[in-house]
Amino acid sequence: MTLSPSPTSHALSHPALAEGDPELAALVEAEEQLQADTLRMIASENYVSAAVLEASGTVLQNKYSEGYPGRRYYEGQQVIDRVERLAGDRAKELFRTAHANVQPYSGSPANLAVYLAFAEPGDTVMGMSLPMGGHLTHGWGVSATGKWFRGVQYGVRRDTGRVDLDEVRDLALRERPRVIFCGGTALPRTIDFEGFAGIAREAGAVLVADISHIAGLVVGGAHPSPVPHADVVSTTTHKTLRGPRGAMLMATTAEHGKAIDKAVFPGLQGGPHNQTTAAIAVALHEAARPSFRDYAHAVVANARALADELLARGYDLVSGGTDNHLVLIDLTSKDVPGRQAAKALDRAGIVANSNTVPYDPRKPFDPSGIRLGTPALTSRGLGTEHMPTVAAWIDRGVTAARTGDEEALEVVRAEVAELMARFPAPGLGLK
Ligand code: DSN
Repeated sequence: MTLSPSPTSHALSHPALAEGDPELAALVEAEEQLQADTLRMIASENYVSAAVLEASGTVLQNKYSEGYPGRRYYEGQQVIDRVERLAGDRAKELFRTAHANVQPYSGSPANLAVYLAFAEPGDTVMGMSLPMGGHLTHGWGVSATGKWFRGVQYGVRRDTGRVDLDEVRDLALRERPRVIFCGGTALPRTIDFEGFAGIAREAGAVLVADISHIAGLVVGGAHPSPVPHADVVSTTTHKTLRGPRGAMLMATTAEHGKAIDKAVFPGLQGGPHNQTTAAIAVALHEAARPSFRDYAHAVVANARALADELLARGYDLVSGGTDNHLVLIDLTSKDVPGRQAAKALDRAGIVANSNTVPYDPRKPFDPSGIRLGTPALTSRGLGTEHMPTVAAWIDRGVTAARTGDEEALEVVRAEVAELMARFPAPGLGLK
């Protein structure tokens, strides 16, 4: 499913902004141009449709709605209640869950609400270690979740680069966490939700599947679903799901759903961002279309093709490849640090991020790897036939990063812009 670009020019798309605040309008236009001209490969980013963009810029944002549909603290909710119910019902139907809360402001607040619902300060919680591919909010030390709870962390095996469920089980049975998180931000392999659920049951823990990165793949049938295995499903809405910046918490039982609702409001948040709720509803509507299944499978096909091309060029991929939307390259053998490579690629018009690799000897701010994702470039319509070109650009960019060849980066940048001009960016008001 390729999204159609908005046909209007920038000035026509944002006339009031251009008139009222030309300085800010110019910045928006510059960002639109950047998103149009570059090959965006940050695995957690995407392009939303013009419909999602419109919904997130509506007057719904003028309304305060503390509470839940039918149980609000302020009046005037005749329309807002319907919007939130629509989003929640669409989430339940798409993910096949008993309960959905569409109010979390983003992924980190959503995960904080999970702790509030199912753990007490000081309790043991378990998640994947951040440098191994987890997330800050899965109990990592510098996060509130690692300061207010006792975080124990699992990783991947050094020899396979994959999670070993026997090791996870041993740790869980030894530490007896209240909550176990599975999922993360740099996991190129399929998550065994059923295996995690068995461990959580044995350990007496609540299993939370954080599917933020793969939610779009799950609903598109390109990754197994955490439902019915996980007790709670947490997801952001703006990654592979291709919605606005927001999050949802879903539960497989009404009892867990009730605990989550109480934790989100009044436990953690005030009024929901209704314009975001509306845009989530639109994104879920789009994700329910048959064409979204094609999109999800194309994302994975592109990532696999890219991985094969990079392997053929001698790149060292964590776990040896990918099952999903991302590829994690360990650049140690290429003799260039991740940050230096990511910055050089950025100058070449390929936007990615440096990333730790498992057992990384370097520091997180200057790690050994780069993470590359295919969700955004697939939204623009690039297919597997383009991946040899993309891999060659990355190879030229990494080589230039090592040799300091700025001219080579300029050449790649021009080639990238030329290709991207043939694949208009969804939702942008550019000509
Ligand atoms: N920042 C997100 C990512 O890039 O994966 C996770 O929160």
